[in-house]
Amino acid sequence: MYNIKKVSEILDIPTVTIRAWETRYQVITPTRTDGGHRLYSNKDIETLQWLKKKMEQDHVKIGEAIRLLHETKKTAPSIPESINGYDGVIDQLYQALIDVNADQANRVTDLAFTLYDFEDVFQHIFVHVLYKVGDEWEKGHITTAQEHFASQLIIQRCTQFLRILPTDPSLPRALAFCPENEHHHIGLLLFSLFLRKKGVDVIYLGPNTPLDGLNDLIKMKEVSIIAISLTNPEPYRSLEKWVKETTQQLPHLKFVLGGKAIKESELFQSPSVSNLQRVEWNDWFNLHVK
Ligand code: B12
Repeated sequence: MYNIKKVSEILDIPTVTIRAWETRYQVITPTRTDGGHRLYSNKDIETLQWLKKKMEQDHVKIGEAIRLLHETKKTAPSIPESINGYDGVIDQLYQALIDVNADQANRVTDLAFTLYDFEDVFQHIFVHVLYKVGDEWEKGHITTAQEHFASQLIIQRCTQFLRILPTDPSLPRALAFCPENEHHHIGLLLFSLFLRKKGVDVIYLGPNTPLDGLNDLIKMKEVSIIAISLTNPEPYRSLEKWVKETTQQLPHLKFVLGGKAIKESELFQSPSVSNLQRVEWNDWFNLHVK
């Protein structure tokens, strides 16, 4: 629970405005301390954040934003009430996906994008929904078809950002791919979106990419960064060999490797090859790209 001063700081909304929205529109219902001071829940904060974003994004006044909030509640009655931080959204999205209900899954995702920054939606919601899907699939609780539906819908929602984010021509260009026989590419997509958000132009080749001929493309498109994702251990040896040869032939390249099958390797002794954990992405970018 948060007091009004804290809520005002978190959301950058004046305390007087928060009180006005509450009394005029009854849009939030803070509880009171024994001394009569207001206490706001996470749900109150999310509602206020939703309204603020709506006003800023759609350039509407508070009255219109409130009307839109009520409309959202009508079309997706269970969503705003039951969202309790990321966990609530994860559960709602997971349920919609295994019900193979694209409309509901898209509605929950739309709402998540209005509540949180899009990178937070990827890292704190999509990744966890996919891990949950994987666990349930492994236990035999859900079918491969349900798993495919879930990953496809999430991929669609991520790729839309690859198209719309602007690029900065002064930054080096990247190439992103998974080697042949590697079909898991959502981790690669997330790293590519991270780069795109920073303004890097990413040539996204995606899953199952043959290594033959890649060097020609790297030269032709003047690529400087290579991002590779590997989950399946089988292509590891051939990938390692290719990275070693390519670092010698094209020493200006910087390689970033990620995914569950990337293991400790002498490759990482080279300063041009990195094996990054999520928390290291920003530091790597500031050191090697900016
Ligand atoms: C979705 C999914 C699929 C989808 C993939 C859809 C797609 N187009 O990507 C499909 C249906 C194709 C699939 C197929 C298979 N799958 Co699958 N799949 C999954 C699932 C459920 C989610 C994977 C995912 O997207 N996770 C979300 C991403 C974001 O997480 P991530 O990959 O870990 O990425 C994070 C980091 O690793 C890192 N990262 C990843 N890549 C990169 C790259 C860079 C450059 C950087 C910096 C960071 C980085 O950043 C990410 C964010 O933190 C997992 C379950 C799980 N627990 O992971 C199983 C899982 C990965 N699959 C598995 C298996 C066994 C298979 C199949 C062999 C099944 C089969 N018998 O057919 C095939 C293999 C196909 C192939 N040859 O590649 C196993 C893998 C076990 C292993 N390591 O060997 C898992 C773990 C399921 C399980 N518990 O058994 N799968």
